[in-house]
Amino acid sequence: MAEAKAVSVDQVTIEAYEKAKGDGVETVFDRVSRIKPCPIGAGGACCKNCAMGPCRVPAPKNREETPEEKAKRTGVCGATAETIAARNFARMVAAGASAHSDHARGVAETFLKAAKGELKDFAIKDEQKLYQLAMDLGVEIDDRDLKDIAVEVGEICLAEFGKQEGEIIFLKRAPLKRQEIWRNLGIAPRGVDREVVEMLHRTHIGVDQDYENILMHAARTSLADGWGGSMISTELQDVMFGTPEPVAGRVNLGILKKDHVNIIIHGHEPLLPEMMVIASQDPEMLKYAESKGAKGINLGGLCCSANEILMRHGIPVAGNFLQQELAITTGAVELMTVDVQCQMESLQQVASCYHTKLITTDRRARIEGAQHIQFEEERGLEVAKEILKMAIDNFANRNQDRVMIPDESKEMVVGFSHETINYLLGGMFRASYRPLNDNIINGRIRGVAGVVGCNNARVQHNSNFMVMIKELIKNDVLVLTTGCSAMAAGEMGLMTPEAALEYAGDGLRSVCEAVGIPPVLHVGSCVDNSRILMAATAMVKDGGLGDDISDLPAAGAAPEWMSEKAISIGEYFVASGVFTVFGVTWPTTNSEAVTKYLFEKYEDSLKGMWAFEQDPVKAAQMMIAHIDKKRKELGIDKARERILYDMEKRRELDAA
Ligand code: SF4
Ligand code: MSK
Repeated sequence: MAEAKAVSVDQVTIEAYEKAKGDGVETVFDRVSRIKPCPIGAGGACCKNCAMGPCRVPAPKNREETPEEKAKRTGVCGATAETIAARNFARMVAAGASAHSDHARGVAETFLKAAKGELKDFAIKDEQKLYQLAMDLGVEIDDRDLKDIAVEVGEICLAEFGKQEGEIIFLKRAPLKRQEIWRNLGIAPRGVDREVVEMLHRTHIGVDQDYENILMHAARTSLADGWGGSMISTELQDVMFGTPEPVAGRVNLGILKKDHVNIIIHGHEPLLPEMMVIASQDPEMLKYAESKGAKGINLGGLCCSANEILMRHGIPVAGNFLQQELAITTGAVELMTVDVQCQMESLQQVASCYHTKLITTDRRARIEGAQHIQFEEERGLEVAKEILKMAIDNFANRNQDRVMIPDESKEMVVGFSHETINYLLGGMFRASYRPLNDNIINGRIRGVAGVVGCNNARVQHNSNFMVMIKELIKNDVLVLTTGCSAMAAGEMGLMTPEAALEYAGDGLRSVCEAVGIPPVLHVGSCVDNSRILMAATAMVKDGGLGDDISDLPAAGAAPEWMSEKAISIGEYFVASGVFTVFGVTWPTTNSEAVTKYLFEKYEDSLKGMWAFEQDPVKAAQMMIAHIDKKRKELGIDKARERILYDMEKRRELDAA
């Protein structure tokens, strides 16, 4: 078993891991040390796309290779290291885009049924956003019934997945120059499913064997995610459940309550979680919990399900990806629901060591040994109550002697949707990003960074996030964050307005103080990275910072990534013009040419590019250097120099 201090920078996680160890329960932190990553697969050199393989293409020599040596570095079919690495990378993009988009399809189907009035438990909550969305989709509004508008919006969104021709409609939201870049390169995606299917086809044996061609289609596929599936998901979820507004929340395992029925909602789709929130506030349910000896019902989230109900309802977050097993090993969780994505198969094994019931709720994601209760939106609240009742009934089975809930959880202010940022900066009547742009131009804010993505057991939990985010805000870079990264920032206490006083540079601090925002803004779940695309677009449209996303003093990062979804997100950031740095490991290192193409040549065409850096300080500095380069190109580097010299410093200079 691992040394407790080595597993995390978060004291709560360390304590919880010690408890798990004491109970003799194996977790991800133990498994990671007994499984070494395969170096051939890690660099993208292993192909198993047909039954003549798997073929492992050795890493290139550290010198100029002879043609004979080079020829030997192919698979049985002749595929080169370049083709193999590009295919593997592209398939990661396709899988990640599929995950976001299949989530989005489910949301669109539910939305359409709700719009038609077929679901008693789902409705349109944010009418204003529906109208805005309808206008963006070209739906006539006039004096039409809200219901008719919603049905048409739902039908259009659902059709985006299977569309065969034309372009994904939300591409039109991007800056005009960006749209032109995509069209000129022939990578404007047609339909979400079409690009993913084509990606899988191209990477089948004997199809696309030109790594540049493969990687361009990877860009197209990722755009179908960011400006397609993910964006559809964010928009429709907001219309159905409400657009997030600033709300206070708490994060970390300390949110569990000793005298309450504790239920953890884990996964990604917000449909069941929304119903669970309503059910948990039902007086009858609360009474039932009391009748079983509990003081109440305590919902807590994990992974992106957590982000969804935190952003909209302030429901506390139990933790991020690497904390999922530890929530159960506290011994205080009656029940955990999982739907899709990022839920470890080991959860059932861990749950079986305690009284916890693990419930799978989605037909696409079952876990052997777990109980399955299918979530059906037609009887959404009923299913939620059924699950809740199971949890309450299980309270009596909790062994309080085996319970150890860490004391601590951190406060945070969250809910920074694109609309909220707009409103907070500009006010209700002149909502705009103009004040943000002005503060970037005058140098108080040096630039903006999107720090997103998962935890990865190959690095100390939350450590890269903590170091990178602190380095960025110290250097006056405003951080927007989503997914597990957002929870990490919350656990580090970086998501309160007061955090700006302690950690931000002078310029960023002054803006945070004036507006009353934290230096790190929680923007939402993984699919809500689309909000960052919208924020970047709004910055371009408000003027003064160039005419494309690639002109902005901005950068992206995922310093602890692990999922294919993270690769898809990174790829659509890059394909939208953003410099994006990943940590931990890089999946194409076996091919220098492919890596170079992603890191350098993409910039020639897409104006955005990837980078890889394991050291989070160096990675942050690379982002800052890129931001400074963009400031210089915009001619606003001088403004920043000015604010660096306050009166005292000027006097010192004059005296010198
Ligand atoms: Fe080997 Fe080619 Fe088959 Fe891949 S597609 S497993 S490289 S023979
Ligand atoms: S949950 S994809 S571990 S961010 Fe969205 Fe976290 Fe990564 Fe899953």
